[in-house]
Amino acid sequence: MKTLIQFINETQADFQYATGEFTRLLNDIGIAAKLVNREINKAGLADINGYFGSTNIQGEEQKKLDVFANDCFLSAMRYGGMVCAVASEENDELYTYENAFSQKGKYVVAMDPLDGSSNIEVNVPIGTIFSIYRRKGVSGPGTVEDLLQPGNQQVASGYVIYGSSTMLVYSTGNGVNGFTLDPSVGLFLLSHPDMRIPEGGNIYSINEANYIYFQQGVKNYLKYCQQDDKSTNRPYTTRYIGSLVADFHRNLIRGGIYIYPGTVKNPNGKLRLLYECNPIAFLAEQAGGKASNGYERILDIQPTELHQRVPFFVGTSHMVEMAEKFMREYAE
Ligand code: P6P
Repeated sequence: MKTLIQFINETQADFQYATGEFTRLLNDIGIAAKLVNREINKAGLADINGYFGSTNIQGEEQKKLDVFANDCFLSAMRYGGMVCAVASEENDELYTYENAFSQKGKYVVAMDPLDGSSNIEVNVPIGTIFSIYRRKGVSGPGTVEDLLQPGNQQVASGYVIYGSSTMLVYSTGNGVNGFTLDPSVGLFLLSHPDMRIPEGGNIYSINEANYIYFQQGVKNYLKYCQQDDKSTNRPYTTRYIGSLVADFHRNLIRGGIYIYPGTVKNPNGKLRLLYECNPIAFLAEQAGGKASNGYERILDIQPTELHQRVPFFVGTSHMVEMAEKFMREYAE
């Protein structure tokens, strides 16, 4: 079995930023993931399951593991010196490294250190999502402008899923590869080479409790999914874990569409463009799938603020295209 580092070294010839620095950055992310994995695995045992007593920019209670994961990734990237700034769901403002070593870093990172953390108590898979860009400036502290780049400028993105096994799935723009952590040796081993989203998806993932608040195009697409038409493999089946990384990972392997649409209450939906939608969209496209806000390609959206939200349709290409057809027909 090939280790993550062996794989990166072997494939970096295909990667335009083939430098030891990028290898170091991905390795730093892997190290932090292992530390977070260890804490998650004992969450039920340690008094770490409670609340930290603070809230993040979304006004959500921060669980201790949210804060622990954020600190792990920020520290790991500090000591690597490859990253000059990080936009994190857990930090209201851009996190910039003050040490001169990091300020020479060529990269900036947007991340959700522990997405779906409300599932910790019920032992449902949760995840870390990361997105990597080259900084625009040359030196000094990273700036918000370094992060406000469209997703089509990402040099890499990936996620860690802390589930029945812990996996690191990432892309540098040459396909998607998955690595499973072997805890007995503490190494991520290549277990899912060249991951592709199956074209024949028939799973849709959406929180239908919000149905009455959906736009008509979304409602009509859901009715399309539920119609009986064996020639198009319908009715589809529905699966919704309530953890983006887990729902996307399943659809990446089995095919399907995940939707978090806008509603009358929240026209831009819930998910954040920089550290949830862009990195997942990059992976989806690299695996042969699609990602849009219902009308346009996610990766072409020009961000205007660090924590902005966008409606999100991602997965098997023909399913996303069909959803977009209904959205266009009933554009409101
Ligand atoms: P709802 C978790 O909070 C998250 O950001 C995603 O991981 C997940 O898919 C979604 O929100 C769940 O949101 O409103 O359905 O509970």
